[in-house]
Amino acid sequence: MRGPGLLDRCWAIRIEPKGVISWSRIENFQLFTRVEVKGAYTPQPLPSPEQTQTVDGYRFALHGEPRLRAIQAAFLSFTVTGPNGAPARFTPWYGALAHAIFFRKGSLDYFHTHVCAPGAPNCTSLLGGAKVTGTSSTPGKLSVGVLVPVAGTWRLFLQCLVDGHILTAPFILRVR
Ligand SMILES: [Cu+2]
Repeated sequence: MRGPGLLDRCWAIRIEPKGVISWSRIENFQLFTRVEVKGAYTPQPLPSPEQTQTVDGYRFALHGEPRLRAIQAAFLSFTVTGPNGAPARFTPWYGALAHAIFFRKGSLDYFHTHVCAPGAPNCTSLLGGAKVTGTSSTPGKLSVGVLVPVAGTWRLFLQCLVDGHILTAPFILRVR
């Protein structure tokens, strides 16, 4: 992940898979190694929840007050508009129209889903056998699948490619 709003102090990991491997076949992966980060740890409080976020002039609006519960699939409805107010046109990026990355406050719990174009064969989101892929068939509209394993405060980073801009919009979700 990268982009403004997410990481002002950005870091990156270069991954060099062993052997011959096709990046298009890597759908979802996690790093299972410790990364040592130098310097003092200064935890930052989460900002207060906002229904809209503006990133690079693009406006992300979350509709309604989602009632999210652990282990129950739900869908969040977003509208994304460009600086001119027109609905955003999502460019498929790493197999999906949008990537939704969830982190739980106070833990390393992590969850990742995709918003898929209609008929996109390699676009999936699975959690324990449950399919929670979101969809978008209309410019500017995203339906984001959520299925988190435990209650708490979750940070959602919604990431998509629009007009050549990689946009990362941060939201806060309360899950009971
Ligand atoms: Cu993804």
